[in-house]
Amino acid sequence: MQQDKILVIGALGQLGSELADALREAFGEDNVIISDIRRPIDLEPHVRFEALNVLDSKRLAALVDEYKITQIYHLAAVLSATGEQDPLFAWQINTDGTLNVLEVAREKNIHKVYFPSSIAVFGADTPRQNTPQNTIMNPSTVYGISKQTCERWCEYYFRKFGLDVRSLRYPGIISHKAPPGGGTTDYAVEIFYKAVATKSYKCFLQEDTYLPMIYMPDAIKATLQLMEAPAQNISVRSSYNLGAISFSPVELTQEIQKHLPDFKVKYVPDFRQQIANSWPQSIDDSVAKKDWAWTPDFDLALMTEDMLFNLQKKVEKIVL
Ligand code: AKB
Repeated sequence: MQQDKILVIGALGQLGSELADALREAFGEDNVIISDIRRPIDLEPHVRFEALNVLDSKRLAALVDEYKITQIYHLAAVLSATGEQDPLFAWQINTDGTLNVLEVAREKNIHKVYFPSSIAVFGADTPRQNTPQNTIMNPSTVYGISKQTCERWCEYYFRKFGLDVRSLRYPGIISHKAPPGGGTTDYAVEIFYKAVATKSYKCFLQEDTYLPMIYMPDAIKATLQLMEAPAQNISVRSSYNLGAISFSPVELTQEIQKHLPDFKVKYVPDFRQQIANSWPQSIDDSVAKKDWAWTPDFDLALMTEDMLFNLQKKVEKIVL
């Protein structure tokens, strides 16, 4: 059997940096090539890196040929909050970039493509509790509109060309290795850094804003599980709803205060409040559960304990 060779695009972001580690572990260091528009500050000797702007489809095709790539994980995107600052740029990166990947994958007979979608594909008309897999969407951010469009393209490439594209609608991802890159759910990461470093945080969402979230180890587990599932089990070729935890800023604050009782939070909502108000509060992921046996491992308490433990270790390293 041919050894899979994997290209991760947008690999230096929050998800990419941890997913690339997991892929190296699963497929071997020589079989994972990471790429990003920016160069890594420190490149570890075992990491194979190539600079790539996802809008440059010639370079993408050349990398696929050079490394005999069989799978592409396309993670490059402009997120919801940053996207609103320059909507046309966000549309170009998110939509043209994804079409470049799908087209190169079709031309080069790539075996599998992974595309990350988001809860941002839903909008103010969507039922917000236990949001179903198939429902009214009407996203209002350029990020959500571009992710919804790309979901349609993914399904199109599967039906029209038989390209094996798989996708998840991620909730907010919480992690302690690389920072998130300009999303509405970023507060749920920032709050941990501030809790450990300064014991106070100014939250840009109201205290009662429920949003769906997932801890990074679960996000990685779901991604690998979906990509390893037999093709005949994959009934959704747009993007799967993915659920894990749902909480509000005040609930997260209270959970952190169980470990750090002096921690204080002020709630000062900004433009991101309106985005959060248009998104689901919790997700129905029963189709993912049925098709490829999805179950998360981390609840709010476990995630909080693990985040604080790891961030405290990081701070101690800096201080020593
Ligand atoms: C964002 O907030 O933009 C992202 C997402 C939910 O896709 N974290």
